[in-house]
Amino acid sequence: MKNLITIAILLLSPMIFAQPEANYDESKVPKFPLPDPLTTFSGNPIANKTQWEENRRFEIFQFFERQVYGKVPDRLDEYSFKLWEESDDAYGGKARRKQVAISLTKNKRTITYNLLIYLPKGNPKAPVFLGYNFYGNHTVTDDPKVPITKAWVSNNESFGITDHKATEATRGVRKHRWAIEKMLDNGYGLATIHYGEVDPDKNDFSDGLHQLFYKDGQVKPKTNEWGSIAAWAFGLSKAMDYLENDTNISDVIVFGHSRLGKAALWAGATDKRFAGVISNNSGCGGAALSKRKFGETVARINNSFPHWFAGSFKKYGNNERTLPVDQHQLLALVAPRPLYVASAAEDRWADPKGEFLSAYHASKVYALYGKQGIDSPEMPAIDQPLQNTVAYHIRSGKHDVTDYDWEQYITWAKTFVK
Ligand code: GTR
Repeated sequence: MKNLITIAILLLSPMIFAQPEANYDESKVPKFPLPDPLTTFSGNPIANKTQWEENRRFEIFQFFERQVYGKVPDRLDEYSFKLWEESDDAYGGKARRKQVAISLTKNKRTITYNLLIYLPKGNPKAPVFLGYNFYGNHTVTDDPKVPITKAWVSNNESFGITDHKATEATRGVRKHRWAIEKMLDNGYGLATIHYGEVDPDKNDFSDGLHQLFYKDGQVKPKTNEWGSIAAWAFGLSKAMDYLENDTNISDVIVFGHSRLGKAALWAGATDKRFAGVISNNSGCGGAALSKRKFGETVARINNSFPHWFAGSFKKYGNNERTLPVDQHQLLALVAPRPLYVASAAEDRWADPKGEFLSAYHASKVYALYGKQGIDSPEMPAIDQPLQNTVAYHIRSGKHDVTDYDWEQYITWAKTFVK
């Protein structure tokens, strides 16, 4: 009998434990009620922005903080900024460059990360886009004055990175994702940070920001404490502490692509100083609705990237039904500040329709402030941006950041981010 049970378990286990194929069929999207941003968890309606801010926003925020991204465990003991390089000869004399080291200290442990800033010289107080890069500040530009990051980078064969170390050969390899000259020509600056300097993107909590906060003997955050996305968001907030005091900078619009788009959204939700928020192809755990289970799902993302979210988020894998929130409510936490959600047509893994609907359903919170969001649940056509305080586009092409995306962000920022 015992043997028979063992055999049965062995035979059934691939069915029990295997990940189901990702669903790309709209007719197979489960029917689900979407939690209403304007009805509290206990069922009370929210009629105005005061009620939203005093009751509903807080309970939604707390849910995301404890059950999705995880809480920051404590305050830092100290932090400091050091402007270690500055010049006004970048981009052929068009731009001022600043490089700032940000140091964060807790329990006598310190991490330091670098903020690279380009500002248009013609604009004495310029708005900037702040966003993480994946492979080092030196990859967003050919500028030889930007040092090669010494921090962990993801291995990438096409960049020749095999031991998690960036080399001179990777200078400028990602410049196509950052339309720096376009920003400068339009009076905008860029501030960027290598995300690996804040928290290396791997499932081990021994390095980066998390370990600063450990008590003796602790090796990872508690179940409802921060994963990497919340750590990256925290790093953006600390960068904001510097940026808001730089007299050459006005508004800061936080931007992120993909996993770093998830971080940008959470940064926008946690820190109201960000004047605008841009999610580029952020997908599951970012702008896309989890309950649609289209493309990447909660179970898959927690399985592939167990360190991104709080441990408490794991219980919602294949159990989205029981989630009392969905990602449109994360977007609503940004209200009334301008929000841009962008998808790419071939990026089905990130569920463009789920990203769009999320922006649409967040819009009723913007309406409480008299701000125009996305009015219709009909998706706009490919390459036909819809720009209001809440904006959306679906670009033709792949999961990426292109000049087209930046052209839309700049146009929108000029009108809606003041
Ligand atoms: C994928 C992941 C996505 C997205 C992407 C990225 O592997 O499944 O959620 O974050 O990586 O960051 O490029």
